[in-house]
Amino acid sequence: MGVVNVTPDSFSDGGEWFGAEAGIRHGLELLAQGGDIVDVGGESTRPGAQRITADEELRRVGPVIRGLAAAGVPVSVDTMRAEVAERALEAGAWLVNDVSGGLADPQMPRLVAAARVPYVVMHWRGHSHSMDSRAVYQDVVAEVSEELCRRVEVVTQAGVDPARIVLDPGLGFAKRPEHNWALLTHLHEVSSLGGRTHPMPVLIGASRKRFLGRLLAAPDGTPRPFAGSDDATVSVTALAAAAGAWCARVHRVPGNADAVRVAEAWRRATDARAGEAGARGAGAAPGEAG
Ligand code: PMM
Repeated sequence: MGVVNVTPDSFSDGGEWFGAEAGIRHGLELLAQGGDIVDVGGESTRPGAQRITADEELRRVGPVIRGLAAAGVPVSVDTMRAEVAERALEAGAWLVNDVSGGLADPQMPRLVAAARVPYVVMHWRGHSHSMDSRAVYQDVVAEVSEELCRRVEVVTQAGVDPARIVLDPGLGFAKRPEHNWALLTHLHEVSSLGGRTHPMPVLIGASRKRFLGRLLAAPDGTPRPFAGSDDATVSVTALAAAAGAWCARVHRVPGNADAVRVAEAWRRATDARAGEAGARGAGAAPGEAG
């Protein structure tokens, strides 16, 4: 999933694609580079960001979504507002990416249910101005899984088809670096919500986040600037995809698209070897394989 932030102030690429023409051009480029979905957002969620009005959000994303959808691009709308999601779907968007998992706007789950579109339900504890103070956990993997499980219950009660839900642990949203790493290394627990036998698809958004900049800090502790963590993003994509993630939301597509293909081959080879071992086991002890 390639990102088009039609914002002047996103923390990672603010201002670069602000304006319909630049946004459409960039979305087409992300697709040509190997992206499968283009995620269009008009409201910055960087820590501390203040909200914009729904009208302003629509003014930003509407023309970009319309232009990309008309060109046949599978478009996702990154919004917490049902009103914006509704207009985006009318303009041709195909998926709703709601970083609040339906918490910011209680109308959202019903809208998504009626539209019968895929719905990304992200783990979220509050708006950007307060999220850093909410990054408190005893066991982040268990708590995020439980809180996501509750959101899945609420949105399915509102009519959303569980088969259309994609989970997202919400890296960087009310998470400190150690929380992000714990979640990334336990994606299976998140996707199974702590106990489901059929895991749900998981999307991760690690691209250019502060925890990567901090990991790659200079010897004097200065964090690596955002664009300087693109290679680290590719590494996270490869590892997460090999661990079964369904989608990686990224600002630069090329290396990440390659990482997904490497991870696919990795998984296929792992599964094939496990299959052969299973068959050998079955041959050696008929009736006992299982
Ligand atoms: N992160 C951002 C915005 N939207 N959506 C999902 N589903 N998951 C994320 O982690 C996520 C998101 C913030 O990043 P940006 O402002 O750099 O695009």
